[in-house]
Amino acid sequence: IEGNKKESRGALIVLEGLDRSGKSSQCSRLVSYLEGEGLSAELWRFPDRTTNVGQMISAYLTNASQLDDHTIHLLFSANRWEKRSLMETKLKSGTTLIVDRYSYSGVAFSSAKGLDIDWCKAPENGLLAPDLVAYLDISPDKAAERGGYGDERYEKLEFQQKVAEHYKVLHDASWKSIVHDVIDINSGDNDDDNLAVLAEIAHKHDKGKA
Ligand code: DGP
Ligand code: NA
Ligand code: NA
Repeated sequence: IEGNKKESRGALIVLEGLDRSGKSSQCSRLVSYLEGEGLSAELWRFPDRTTNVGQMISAYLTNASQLDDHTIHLLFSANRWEKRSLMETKLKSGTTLIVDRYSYSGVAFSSAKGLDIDWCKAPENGLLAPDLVAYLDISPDKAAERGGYGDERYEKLEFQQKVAEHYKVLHDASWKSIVHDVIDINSGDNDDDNLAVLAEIAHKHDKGKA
C-alpha cells in the first residue's frame, strides 16, 4: 500500500542437486559474496541434523537405524516444518536465506525409491516457497568422481542416477525458477562463473523486494 513504510524482505534461495554436486561449497561462497555486498545472508541446510527429528534422520542416513520409506519421508518433511517459522521471521527481517536442499530433495529422493510423487509432495504443501531454485546440474558419474561418496545410505551411483531422473520431473512440474545447465560445475575452473550467476540472481531478488 502506497504511503506505508516498505519493508525489505530477504530472498529464499534454494540450491538443489545430487550428492557431491558441489552445492554446499557454492552455498557458502554465495553467502560470503552477498555479505561482502552488504546484504544480510545466512546459510541454512536441510536436513538440519541438530534437532531431535534431525538426529533421527541422521541415524537413518548413517544406517544406525532402519525406517520405513514413508516414515523417513515424513521425518525429512517435519524437519523442514519445524524450521518454518524461524525461516519466515528471518526473511521478514530482511535476511536472505541460502538453503542447501529443501522440499525438492524430499520429493526427488523419496520418489526415486518408488514412492508416489503426489504422496511425496503432500507434506511439503504450506512450507515457504523459494524465490529461486538453482539446480546444480552434474551427471551422476561426474558427481561420483568428485572425491567419491561417503558411507551414507543414498551415496551410491545407481541410486543417484534414479534421483537425477526424478529431479528432472520436478524441473518440469513445480520449480519456480531454475539455473539449469548454466551452472556446470563439471569443470572446476567454472566455479567463479557459477558464483557470479547465483549472486546476480540473489541481487535481482533483493532489489526487487527493496
Ligand atoms: P546432505 O546432508 O545434504 O548430504 O543430505 C543428506 C542425504 O539425505 C543426501 O543423500 C540427500 C538426502 N536428503 C536430503 N533431504 C531429503 C529428503 O527430504 N528426503 C529424502 N528421502 N532424502 C533427503
Ligand atoms: Na550427502
Ligand atoms: Na551437501
